[in-house]
Amino acid sequence: MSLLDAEPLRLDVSSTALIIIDMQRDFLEPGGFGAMLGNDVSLLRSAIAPCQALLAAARAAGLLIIHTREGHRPDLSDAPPSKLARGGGPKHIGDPGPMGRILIRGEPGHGIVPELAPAPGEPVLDKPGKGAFYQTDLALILANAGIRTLLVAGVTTEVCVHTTVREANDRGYECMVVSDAVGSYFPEFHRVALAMITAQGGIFGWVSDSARVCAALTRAAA
Ligand code: C5J
Repeated sequence: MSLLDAEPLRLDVSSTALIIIDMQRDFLEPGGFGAMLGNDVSLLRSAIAPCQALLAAARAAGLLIIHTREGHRPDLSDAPPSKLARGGGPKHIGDPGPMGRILIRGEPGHGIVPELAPAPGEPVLDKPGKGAFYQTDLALILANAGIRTLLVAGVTTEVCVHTTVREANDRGYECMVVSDAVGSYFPEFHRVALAMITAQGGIFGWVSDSARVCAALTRAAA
């Protein structure tokens, strides 16, 4: 059933995947990329528990689960100069910090927070951009698995979550963003970003919450 008929939400587990965007220490813990940009990283931590609930329900339902990490090669050859120059503060991508070099693959800060550690067999995609489709094999993985619907969680609501949902929408996927399992350093951006998705009859997706999505997954798996 289409996500347009989302009352109660029904999901086809065989064609639905959960994608958890960038729940990395670099965004959620002090000393990483988020903090380097001047943000209060504690604001993102409310998304951890709903993501844990989603992960448990999705695993029980047998969904394809994909984790993403934003970050760059140690030599920064995959980072556009425009991205490296931004930020305004004294530290930049690639500089040393308390969790290793900021936003660099293989460094401690680049890892996913331990509460949401990927299980063996769950694909982890390294992405150099904000969108999860850009310069990754996400489209190939989804096509090979017959996925048409994405449940989307992670951070940040208005940047990497939004970019990924917009990319997915243009590729024909139905996207359901899980409102309490996404998070932003800016509560107002979070609220407006969610409103933008569903405006005009679902202009590029849908929004639900983790309780309803977990209930739908439990029903679908029964
Ligand atoms: C940002 C992200 N905000 N994962 N990245 O730079 O949203």
